[in-house]
Amino acid sequence: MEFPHLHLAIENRVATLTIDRQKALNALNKEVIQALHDAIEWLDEQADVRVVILTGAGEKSFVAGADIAEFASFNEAQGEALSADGHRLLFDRIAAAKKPYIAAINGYALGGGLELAMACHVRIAADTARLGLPETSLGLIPGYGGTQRLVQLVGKGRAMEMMLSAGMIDAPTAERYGLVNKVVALDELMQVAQSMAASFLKQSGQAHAAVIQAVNAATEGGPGFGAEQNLFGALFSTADFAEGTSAFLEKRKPSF
Ligand code: DAK
Repeated sequence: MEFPHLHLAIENRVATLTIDRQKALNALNKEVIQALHDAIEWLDEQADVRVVILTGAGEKSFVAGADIAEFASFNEAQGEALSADGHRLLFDRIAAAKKPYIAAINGYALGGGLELAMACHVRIAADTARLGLPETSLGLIPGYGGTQRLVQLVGKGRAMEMMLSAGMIDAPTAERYGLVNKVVALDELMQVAQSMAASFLKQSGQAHAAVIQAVNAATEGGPGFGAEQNLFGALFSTADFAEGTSAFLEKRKPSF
């Protein structure tokens, strides 16, 4: 099966899905989001697939965020609608998948990229990875569940600092925070992800689906997710959003 900008390999009941849009550090544009959605839907129905590993192509980036060039010209309504679409197609969809998704973070996981990793069920990072939610540097907030899932994973204080500073943390810090389960050398990343997958394979797939559903009943879809979406959309009509995105595209620092 083929999906645009994705490589899919299935071996021993483990699927490895690699996002490949390296010229933009694997940033998520509409086409990649749709392709990931289609792949998740398809993988959910494959009886010979029990675990999925999600990673980025190359050695530099897992996913460096949503594609800034694509959303820079959006207005408020487009921002809000696209946030809702993104949730439905990808972020909520992957969180609700019937099989465990392991994010193998092989480099930058920023903005929508970290949100994607957080929507997966487990995360392993290469020691070279850098993680952050830099949206406030663009005059935005995380719009794909990041304000909620980051707080759940690392606690309110650390999540606040990461979002308010727009800074990146290194992999050992991410492990200490509980944002990733494990840190390993970059050249061992896929092998370690495979051995985690192998430990999952020994257990019941039906029970895995039920674990995901039970955990999600407590952690997904609360009122904060809706608030995030509305607030995210409203920021698209601000001067800070125009300044933040123009500054990124012009390769300069924003002035807020
Ligand atoms: N979007 C588009 N292009 C990107 C990109 C991104 N997020 N990140 C990198 N690129 C492109 C760069 O523009 C550059 O392209 P060329 O100039 O070569 O054409 C190429 O990838 C290589 O990047 P750099 O030259 O910048 O590489 P460096 O090693 O110098 O720096 C970096 C690596 C990861 C630190 C840097 O690229 C960077 O800061 N990237 C942006 C990180 C970021 O701010 N990400 C976005 C966070 S905001 C939405 C819903 C949610 C969101 C948005 C909309 N809607 C529903 C509408 C979420 C937003 C975010 O994710």
